[in-house]
Amino acid sequence: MTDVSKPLVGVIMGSSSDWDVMQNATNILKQFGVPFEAQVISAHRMPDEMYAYAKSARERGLRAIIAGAGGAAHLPGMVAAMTIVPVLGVPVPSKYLRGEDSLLSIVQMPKGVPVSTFAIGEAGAANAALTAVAIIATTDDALAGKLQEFRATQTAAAQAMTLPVNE
Ligand code: RP5
Repeated sequence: MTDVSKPLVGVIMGSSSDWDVMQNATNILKQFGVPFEAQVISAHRMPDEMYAYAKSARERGLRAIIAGAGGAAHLPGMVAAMTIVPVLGVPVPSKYLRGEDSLLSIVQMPKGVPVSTFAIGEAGAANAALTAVAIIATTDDALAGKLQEFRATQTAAAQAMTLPVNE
């Protein structure tokens, strides 16, 4: 059973401007009842806080860190460099390059320090959270049941879909 008294997932992002996207992650964690914390930690504006966060993540009990950033998005990689807690990187859409810069910054980690990288934007944030749920569900049968139910609901919705051509 999951201990709800302390966060199991850390959701961090480079700026409050990332929140519109990153709330798609926290919404999923809320839906599954997974305790989380969410805060702004900027790699280039708050390097000391980033260091302290990553270094303390494991001893504080975090099982996954979802890190969102846009542009030259070094936050997920830098955090991954300082902890063995799995880091799930979310590329946030950027103003000029629509997040392709964020995606490439996050996904191209050199061999040895992985960042699990998700789709640009809302889908990526939601899927990162679903992956965090899946990680925790490996040792939490009740949560695994909820995840299976979530998938079954999606399957039923797809099976019930109709097309105008057949009506
Ligand atoms: C990155 O710079 C943040 O993750 C954000 O996506 C981007 C822009 O930040 P703001 O200028 O909006 O604060 O560090």
